[in-house]
Amino acid sequence: MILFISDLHLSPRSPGATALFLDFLAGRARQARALYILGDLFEAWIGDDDIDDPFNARIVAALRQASDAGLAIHLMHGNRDFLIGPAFAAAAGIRLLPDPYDLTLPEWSFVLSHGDLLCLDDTAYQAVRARVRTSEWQTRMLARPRFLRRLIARYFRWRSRNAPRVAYADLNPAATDDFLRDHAYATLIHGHTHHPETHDHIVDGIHVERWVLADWHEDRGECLAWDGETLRREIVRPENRP
Ligand SMILES: [Mn+2]
Repeated sequence: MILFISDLHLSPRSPGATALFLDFLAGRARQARALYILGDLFEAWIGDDDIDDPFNARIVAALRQASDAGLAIHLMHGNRDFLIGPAFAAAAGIRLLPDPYDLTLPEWSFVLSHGDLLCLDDTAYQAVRARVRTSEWQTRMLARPRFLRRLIARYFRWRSRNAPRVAYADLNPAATDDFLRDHAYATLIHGHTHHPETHDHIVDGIHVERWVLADWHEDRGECLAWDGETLRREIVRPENRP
């Protein structure tokens, strides 16, 4: 069994969602052999030197415990936590994945992504994305003192909450078709848009599925479970506590 989750947006300000995730990691996830977290595990990540923050330390310890118990945890960057680096991966016992990532299993082929790289219609966002993903920008950012990075992260969260936005940008259809073609018509699993749905694409006459993961809330999370034959959605609720 392989599980996929995305967009947990963990933060000290969402204790319910954090508890739900920690329970999931200690319970349901232990029945799987691998867990793929497809970005935005954290609402914000200001650098691996912040691992000693008490909230972050709790999450790292829980990941480490699950990993030590035999769960292979893979993590992809989202647009909120793209500063997660090798020190975090080593402390948490997880593996960082590139975006996109081709997951080729004996039974089926998947391609995993956070999803934001295909939201090309949001040109303002894509401009910011291109800038903050350069090593120059990241080196400069990580050299700033932590309090300043916290302020900057808070400002970005405030700005994204208050941005005048007609609708949450969705994936660009033509770019998505090209992407699916480039990835040999593998089943695409992604998050980011917070619009959980299973889409059918016909690319070059081939039927390709695109599964969009839901984001997590105080009382509800979601995972996709692959048992070697079928992919299905599972709701994660507080009452499912082991
Ligand atoms: Mn995102």
